[in-house]
Amino acid sequence: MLGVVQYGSGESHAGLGRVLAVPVAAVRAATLGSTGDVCEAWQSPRPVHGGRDGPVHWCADGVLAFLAVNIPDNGQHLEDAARSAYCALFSEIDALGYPHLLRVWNHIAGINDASSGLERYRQFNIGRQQAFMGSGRHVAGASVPAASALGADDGSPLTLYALASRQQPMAVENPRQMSAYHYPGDYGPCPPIFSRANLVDLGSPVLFVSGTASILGHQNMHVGNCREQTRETLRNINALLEEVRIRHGVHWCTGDLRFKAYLRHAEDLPVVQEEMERAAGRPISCLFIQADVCRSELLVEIEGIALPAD
Ligand code: 3EB
Repeated sequence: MLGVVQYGSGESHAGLGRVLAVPVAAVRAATLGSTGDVCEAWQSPRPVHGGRDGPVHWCADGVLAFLAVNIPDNGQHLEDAARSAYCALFSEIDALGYPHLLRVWNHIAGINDASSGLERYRQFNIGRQQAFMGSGRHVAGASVPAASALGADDGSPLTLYALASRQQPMAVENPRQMSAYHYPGDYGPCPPIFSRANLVDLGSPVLFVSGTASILGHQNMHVGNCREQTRETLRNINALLEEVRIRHGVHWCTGDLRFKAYLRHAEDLPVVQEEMERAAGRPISCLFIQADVCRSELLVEIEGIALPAD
């Protein structure tokens, strides 16, 4: 086992980490369509070793490292917490010899709340960008990681978990969407640093599709309409898979992905599920989570992982 992501109230999280002796990312957000806490397990076919270093709990198997980072969030400006989290992440993966940040999941309490006149997600983006620059990393282009950015229940620390690799991945952008790292200033003083997807050879090709939403160019589409937002999101994912096929010669269909979908409102579950199954043309593999999405106009964000076809 490389690591565990545990969704739920947070009450049982510390205990699970002690018992399993692997990193546990405690995401304080409820799953939908299931009761009690739900765990996502990252299993490895190889022997693993791990440790803890300040806010970073890690485990690695010679190919991938899984890292969980927790930074206290006192509700003040998030810039410092975000910078600390990413600086700790970068120095850890460099020290461990897994220098390529493949995929990051970010959970932020009160993500759409403002303090000091700035939305907390936008504060987060400032600190994240500072950490990329301060660690000598590119803030655009093929080495930018795939990511998702979501809310977390009130009182949650800043919770990140990530995968890093020895093998160099290749970021993929979406022709229907402006690269997020080029978003104009309308969305905050610093753009979000993430790619639309990251393709890596882990013996066979694996694709990490970033959190994807109802954004065309840089603009929110279908504000207030969850069904249409889901359809737009799925068109974006489809276009991204087409881009992967054209540029890299690896072909996955929407239905091949293992999804996670984040819903701002629990009552939208049937609509999102129906549209996803319609797009896939078959029953889908999806974990549904109730969480706020990083732009207040967005009702749904969908991410996925494509593994080798078997
Ligand atoms: C978007 O396309 C929607 O800030 O890391 C999706 C995935 C989004 C990752 C991030 C934000 C992030 O801009 C939001």
